[in-house]
Amino acid sequence: MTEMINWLTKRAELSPNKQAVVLKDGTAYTFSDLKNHAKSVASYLAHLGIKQGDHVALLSKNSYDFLVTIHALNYLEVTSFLINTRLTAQEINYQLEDGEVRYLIYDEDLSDLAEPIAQQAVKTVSMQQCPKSNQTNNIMTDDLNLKSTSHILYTSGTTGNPKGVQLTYQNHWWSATASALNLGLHDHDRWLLSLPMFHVGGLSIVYRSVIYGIPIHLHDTFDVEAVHEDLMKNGVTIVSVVSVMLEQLLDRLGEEHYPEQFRCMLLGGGPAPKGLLQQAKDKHVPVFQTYGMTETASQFCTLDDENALSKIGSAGKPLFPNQLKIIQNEQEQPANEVGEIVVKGPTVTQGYYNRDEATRETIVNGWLKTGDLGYFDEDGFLYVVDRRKDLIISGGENVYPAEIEGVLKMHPKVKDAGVVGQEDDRWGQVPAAFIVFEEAVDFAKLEQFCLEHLAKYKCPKKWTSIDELPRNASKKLLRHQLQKQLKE
Ligand code: S0N
Ligand code: AMP
Ligand code: MG
Ligand code: MG
Repeated sequence: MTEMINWLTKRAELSPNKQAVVLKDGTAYTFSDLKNHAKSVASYLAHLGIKQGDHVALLSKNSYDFLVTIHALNYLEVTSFLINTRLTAQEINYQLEDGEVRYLIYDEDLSDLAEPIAQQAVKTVSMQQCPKSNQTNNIMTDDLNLKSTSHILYTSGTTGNPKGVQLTYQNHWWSATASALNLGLHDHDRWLLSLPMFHVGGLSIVYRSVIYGIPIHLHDTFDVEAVHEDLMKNGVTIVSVVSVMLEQLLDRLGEEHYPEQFRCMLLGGGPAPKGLLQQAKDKHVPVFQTYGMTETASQFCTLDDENALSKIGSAGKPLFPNQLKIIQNEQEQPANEVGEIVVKGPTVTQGYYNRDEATRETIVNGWLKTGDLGYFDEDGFLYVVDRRKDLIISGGENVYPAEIEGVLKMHPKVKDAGVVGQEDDRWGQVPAAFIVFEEAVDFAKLEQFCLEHLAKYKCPKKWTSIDELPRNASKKLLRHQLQKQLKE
């Protein structure tokens, strides 16, 4: 079976008056409201010419309008590209061209970013212009094809060029199912969403909400005070966070305790310092560490409640029915031996958009090679020991050295450049650059140059001038030597 009823339609039929969304100011919408608004926006977009199979990009911070538009685009059976709002116009344009996007729907708060993007090939539509009426409009289909690509989300890679990860409805369906089979569903569950919806960690909550029939407490940004208050006072039971958020929340919690019904702090998006996990444990905060990625439509492994304390530092076991192997020299490794993490299961992407070669290299016989390193302990719990090649994770955002180096080398005074991650108290890691100059320039100028081309979180925070970069005989940059130099 590849066809199914649209999940929001079904949810609005089963639980029309149940809260679907609660905003920070207390405004609430029911599943019936959400469905009507989504259909109303869908018919407006259809009237503008957006039709089945189109590629449509969405540029927005978290908001009710953003949520409605995601569902509206599902009704139209288009593939939507969710764009990271921290990117520069240049980075966004790359994705729009690469993804053959025809329309850009943007939040008017981001007009400054959206306007320079408008090119001939891409028509722009303001999200605020889309009318949200309660008049049900039945011109569009309530069918959903599980095999269709619902979203394409970009991730960079070792080669520096971002690639579009294709996710289908099927991927989201199984992801939501796998999550519930692990965490369970409680009658009064409420999931706080303050991760950006343009990443899969936030997006997956959108689908869990309609599939489970539970409200989202939707935050426009991560404001520690607002999140703390929502957790303490408003019956939230689950929240998804990255390490930086957890750290701030624990600080804010101080000697207080979260209410009894709060049952899960789902932690993902990168490694978590042991000390932080220990601190959470000491404060009786129920942290569930996960391992997952865009390519797996969110969590792939999660440490369950029962083992959260005894297996501290582990990302748990692969969720039902996911499979994970540790491979070294093409051999599956026994317990406690480190190797590459390879994964298989119904949440795993079918591949990168228009990148057959990269897809073939990454997915072999149905197994996706993550590039991350890890091992299983004797009880089958996964420990991730190192992230995919060269990847720097800053506050849950991925930074690929090759992408930064490519930009730096475009500068006329830069002969060569190498970028590595540096430990950072606030962000976990930040990029640090080593520059071989053709002719010396102020680092402030180079920084300005980077800001023109790259999102701010990708711009190096530390600069070092160097005579020559360490390279091996085949000219490959020896990053660990730069790393060593940084530590000295
Ligand atoms: C950590 C966040 C919230 C910080 O943003 P904040 O505080 O809103 O910053 P701003 O006020 O906008 O800016 C202040 C200054 O800080 C700089 N800045 C902002 N973010 C970063 C950053 N990440 N690194 C470095 N600098 C940053 C700004 O530039 C600004 O600078 P100045 O003052 O100089 O102008 C924010 O970064 C954030 O939301 N991070 C998380 C992103 C995320 O969602 N990551 C996860 C991606 N991965 C996945 O989605 C897959 C895993 C997954 O699915 C998952 C993840 C978590 C939990 C559960 C799951 C799951 O499996 O379900
Ligand atoms: P993204 O696609 O942005 O979510 O990035 C996914 C990457 O984050 C993974 O390939 C890992 O390198 C890293 N990551 C995710 N979860 C963990 C974890 N529990 N421990 C260490 N690294 C992680
Ligand atoms: Mg902020
Ligand atoms: Mg990440």
